[in-house]
Amino acid sequence: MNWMFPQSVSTFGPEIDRLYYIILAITGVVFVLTEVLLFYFLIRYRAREGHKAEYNHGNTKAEVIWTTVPFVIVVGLALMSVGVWKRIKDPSAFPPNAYQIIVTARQFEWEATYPGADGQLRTADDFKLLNRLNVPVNRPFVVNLESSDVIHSFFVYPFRVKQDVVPGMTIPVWFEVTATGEYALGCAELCGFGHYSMDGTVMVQTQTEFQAWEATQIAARAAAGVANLAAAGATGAPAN
Ligand SMILES: [Cu+2]
Repeated sequence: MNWMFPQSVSTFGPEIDRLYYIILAITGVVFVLTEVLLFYFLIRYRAREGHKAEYNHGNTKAEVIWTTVPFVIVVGLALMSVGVWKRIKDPSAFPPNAYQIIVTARQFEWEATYPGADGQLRTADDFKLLNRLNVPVNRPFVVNLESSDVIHSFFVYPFRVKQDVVPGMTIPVWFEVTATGEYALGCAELCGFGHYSMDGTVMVQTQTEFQAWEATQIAARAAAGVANLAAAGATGAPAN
């Protein structure tokens, strides 16, 4: 049985895991210490024949210590994590030249929008995928998260990425994956009856494979566009 986290496959994964294990070690030590003390006091000061209870009004020195020590630990953890937090969550610190897509969450599916031939999102040649993301390996990748109904949460644990998706907002989240393969995308926010079924697959491909896949999608889209134009020509309706 493996008690550790499953291997991470994103550039900032090891930093997240490191912070997690530091916090786990500190809280683990505190947990064991307090439990040992609890049982020690339970036994040491149990009710016994001929022993009278003693009352006291506390110990200022002990209180100052057990307030100061956690304060210092918590401030230390905050200082240790603020850099990682900024690097991961602050859009102004995102790596430049990232590949950008939009992911729209809705009850109960993920719709990914890719920029298409012009490389620009929210234009006519965008193409869409359902419950599936294609991602090139070793390249910064930004997912702009939007929701068309309730709050969802975009969760890919091997990337150590979890971000709430809030209606009315576009929340960018980035990652750079370091290993090809298929990874599970889940919704980590209870979002309704079908929440359990709101999952997808992230296909991480080599850059060559990704470009070939992208070209195929663009070509398919172009072919469909030509078919639409032909149909529109026949009926006189505007092409869409
Ligand atoms: Cu959801």
